Amino acid sequence: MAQDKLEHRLKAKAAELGFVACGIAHAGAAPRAGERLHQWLADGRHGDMIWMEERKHHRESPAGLWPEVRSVIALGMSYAPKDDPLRLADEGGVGRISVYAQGPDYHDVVKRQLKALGRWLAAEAGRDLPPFDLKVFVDTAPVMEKPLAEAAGLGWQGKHTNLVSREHGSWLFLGAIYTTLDLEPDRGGVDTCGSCDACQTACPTAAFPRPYQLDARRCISYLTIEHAGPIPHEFRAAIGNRIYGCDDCLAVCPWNKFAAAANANLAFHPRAELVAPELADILALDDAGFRQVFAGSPIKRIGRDKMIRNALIAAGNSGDAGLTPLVRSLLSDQNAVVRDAADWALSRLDTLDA
Ligand code: B12
Ligand code: SF4
Ligand code: SF4
Repeated sequence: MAQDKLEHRLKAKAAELGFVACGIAHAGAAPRAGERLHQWLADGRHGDMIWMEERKHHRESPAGLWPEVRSVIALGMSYAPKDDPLRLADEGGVGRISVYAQGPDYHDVVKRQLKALGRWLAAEAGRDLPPFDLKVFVDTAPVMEKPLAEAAGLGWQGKHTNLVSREHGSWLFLGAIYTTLDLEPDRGGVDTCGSCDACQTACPTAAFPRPYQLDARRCISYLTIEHAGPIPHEFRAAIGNRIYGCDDCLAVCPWNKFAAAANANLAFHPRAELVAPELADILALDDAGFRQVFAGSPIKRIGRDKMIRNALIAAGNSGDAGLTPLVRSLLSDQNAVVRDAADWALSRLDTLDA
């Protein structure tokens, strides 16, 4: 009976584990992704994310990483927000943290559930199938999760390059299971962006030179999370009050109106103090304070100095002269990038006074 097929039972189990989307692709189902990755890297669009380049031959295709892989199970877990992420855009005194980072670290949550699904599959399939193997991935491995999710029918890569689902919009964390099992693939996703260009128009730093192509070096997510040095001057004003990541291209996508917060995994419930943190509180953090506030959050990975740098850029954009004493105190910080950002912020706040 169709309902008894392994693929159906797998999807039912994935749903039980909190994945709102689950699809299957043949391991070779995203043939252009590798070629496009190589072009992207050759154009230098990864900036200083050297780790994208280091294992590019592993990343370019599932077989590049694991020659024995036959099928990819692509999974999505919703983190759709309850409130509009853009509502704090004009609140000068607060910092904006992107929705994905306001709760617990998704790497931990998604990995735990992927492993549970993997254990289930091993037990179920092991009964009447030859021995097989599997590996689970979320974000950090050299895996191209978006094109694989598209090939597995979870949705399509929108013009902002993220995966968009008709049912869940783009507030989806992705994960993947590679397996040596031959599973029946789903039909791939179909691009439904049409003539819409809302994400491109909304991008504050014009980070898409063309639709479907992102220049990470211009993206606020890259600039505030991945980039280690001083933030280039040309982007400082456009960053506004974003202190960690950016949600704008996702927030304006019309498909997100179907992304009901009710589908969101409760594990990603935002921590109250990370929804609209006061810049003054962030600017006052030393190393120990930073580790305490951001324990268990993906934000802890960037360390105190990058966070203070970001908060200083936001302070410079805040129009809030009350932040001047705190900004001034950071002119003598032990970190040169922090000192540079403090200098810039102070010059902006001084202009206000004048
Ligand atoms: C590197 C990376 C980044 C970089 C670069 C982003 C990027 N677009 O490449 C930076 C730091 C900027 C970033 C930012 C964000 N990221 Co990120 N990131 C990744 C990571 C680790 C790898 C992505 C990758 O392979 N990039 C390389 C490029 C070449 O691949 P691509 O984006 O798929 O490129 C395709 C298109 O550009 C297209 N293409 C290229 N050229 C051409 C030409 C034509 C003509 C056409 C039609 C198409 C086309 O084909 C390419 C291959 O499919 C993945 C996790 C993973 N392991 O996959 C998470 C991941 C993509 N990020 C994620 C998230 C949530 C974000 C942010 C929303 C976080 C935030 N709020 O700040 C932003 C979104 C910014 C944006 N608009 O993309 C999620 C996305 C989930 C989803 N629903 O899609 C992922 C999948 C992590 C996860 N496991 O959930 N990220
Ligand atoms: S995350 Fe922000 S800066 Fe990056 S592409 Fe989207 S709108 Fe532009
Ligand atoms: S905002 Fe429009 S163009 Fe961008 S991903 Fe969504 S539907 Fe596509």
